[in-house]
Amino acid sequence: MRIDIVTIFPTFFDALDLSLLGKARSKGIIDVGVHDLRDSAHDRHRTVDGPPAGGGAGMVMRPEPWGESLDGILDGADDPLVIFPSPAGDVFTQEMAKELAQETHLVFGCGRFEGIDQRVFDETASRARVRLVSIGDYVLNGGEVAVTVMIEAIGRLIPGVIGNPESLVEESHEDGLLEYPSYTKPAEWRGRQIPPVLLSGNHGAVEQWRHEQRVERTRRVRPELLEEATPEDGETPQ
Ligand code: 6GU
Repeated sequence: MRIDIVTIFPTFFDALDLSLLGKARSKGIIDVGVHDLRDSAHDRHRTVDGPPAGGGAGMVMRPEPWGESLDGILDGADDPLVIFPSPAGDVFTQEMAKELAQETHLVFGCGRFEGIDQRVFDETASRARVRLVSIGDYVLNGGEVAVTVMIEAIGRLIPGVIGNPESLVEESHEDGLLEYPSYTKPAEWRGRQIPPVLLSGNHGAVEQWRHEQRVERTRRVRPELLEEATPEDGETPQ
């Protein structure tokens, strides 16, 4: 997968060199290009923002640097999907991460200040698929952290990024339930035991216990998820 990111803070994305995603990049599974929006701003101060037309607080990102930067990425690109992180967008979920992991070319445009001139969205939508995506109901100062979150969630679903694909199966949100609690050695620690069933060697009993734990934890912490869980998850919606 090819990923391009446009930002005024390119060093934010140094984090993508780390850990599993960094390995995936060095293996060539994920090819990331980070573009400094200011490289496409050509006045003496490399200005990327201006006061809002019609008045009001804050600053809005000017369209020209965005146009030039996105042209450089989109010209000749093969079916890219452009994502603008925005608190006004569709909410990012595991479901959306799975969808986006099927794409061949994602382009992320990180807004700062009070947002980007609307004409950038309209113009980009005339030449590529465009989505606005929010990572949740709270306010961030800009899209960089949101894009890091999305790339981590999407990247780990790309074949070859995670060594053992089985570890993708029984995770929180993967099938609408939260994950079960995990234990490792020692069997007793500060007077606390590992639940005996996990040491019983009875795989069926272990599976059943883990499933019950997932349902119980989901009921306690995120009951609304049980409404959405599929019947195979053991809970028929009432
Ligand atoms: Cl994607 N961007 C910004 N700036 N704030 C957010 C967000 C995104 N998602 C939630 N809050």
